[in-house]
Amino acid sequence: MEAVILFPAIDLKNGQCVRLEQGDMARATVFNLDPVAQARAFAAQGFEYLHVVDLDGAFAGKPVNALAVEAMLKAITMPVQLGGGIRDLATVEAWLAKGIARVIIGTAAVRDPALVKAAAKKYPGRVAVGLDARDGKVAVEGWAETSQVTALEIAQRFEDAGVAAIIFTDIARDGLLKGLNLDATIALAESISIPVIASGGFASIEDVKALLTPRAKKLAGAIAGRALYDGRLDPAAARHDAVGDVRLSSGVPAIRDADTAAHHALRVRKVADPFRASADL
Ligand code: AMZ
Repeated sequence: MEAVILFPAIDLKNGQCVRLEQGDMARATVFNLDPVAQARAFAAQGFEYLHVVDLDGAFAGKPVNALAVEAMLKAITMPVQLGGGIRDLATVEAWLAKGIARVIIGTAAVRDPALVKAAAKKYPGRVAVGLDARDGKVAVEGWAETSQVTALEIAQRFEDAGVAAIIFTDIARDGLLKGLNLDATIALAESISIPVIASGGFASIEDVKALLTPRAKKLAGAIAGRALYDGRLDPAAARHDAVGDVRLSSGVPAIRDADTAAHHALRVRKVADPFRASADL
């Protein structure tokens, strides 16, 4: 049994839920003034794992929208993964203590890999790395800067570090509803053993279907943003129409401590792969 996890995204700017285009703060669309209401809406739609980004925090290098994040944590029971401005162990620990299920480290994964290794060792399963690529190179500091390293080079640094997941974003597609860059994401996933989550460009049910094909079997999940806010992707359709069968499963990479694993993401069962043993299904 395999599954992909669909993570609905809440990106916070000035305490509001926005979507950017290609990460550009000047091209922001406000979709909801109330992040708590948005988080509750995603929970009501059946999603069970939330992806949250503190955009101002990613630019500032420290948490900025902490009050909004904390309000969401109080309002919902589903696990939350959070990125943006998490650059030192104290911030990692503060968020985990406040109830964040999994922190996402981006800039520091490039600039301070020892932090990722230390955090992942101390908090197994609770540290993810966010790798956001522009022209093949990883962008940092709110994507205002582009490094000289590729996502694969960074990911390989953490192969044995106990990192729970790599969240790979194709910046060129992000917020533009162009469809996920499955080719690049699958290539990354096939080159490392860390589970990879696809992000950037999620557009429609076609992306869900593509995620469920055998060639995408190494992907652990995908993040959907604008397509959910503007109604192009219907969560109910994602669950039912794409494959005709959905169930909550425990067969996905560990995403939360066992004692809190009662919460599951929206997991869509993969279609049978005729070229593999039938044990999956
Ligand atoms: O859209 C952006 N400009 C942007 C964005 N979504 N900039 C950073 N981020 C996200 C990354 C990752 O989840 O995808 O912020 C997190 C990384 O933050 P940091 O502070 O660790 O680099």
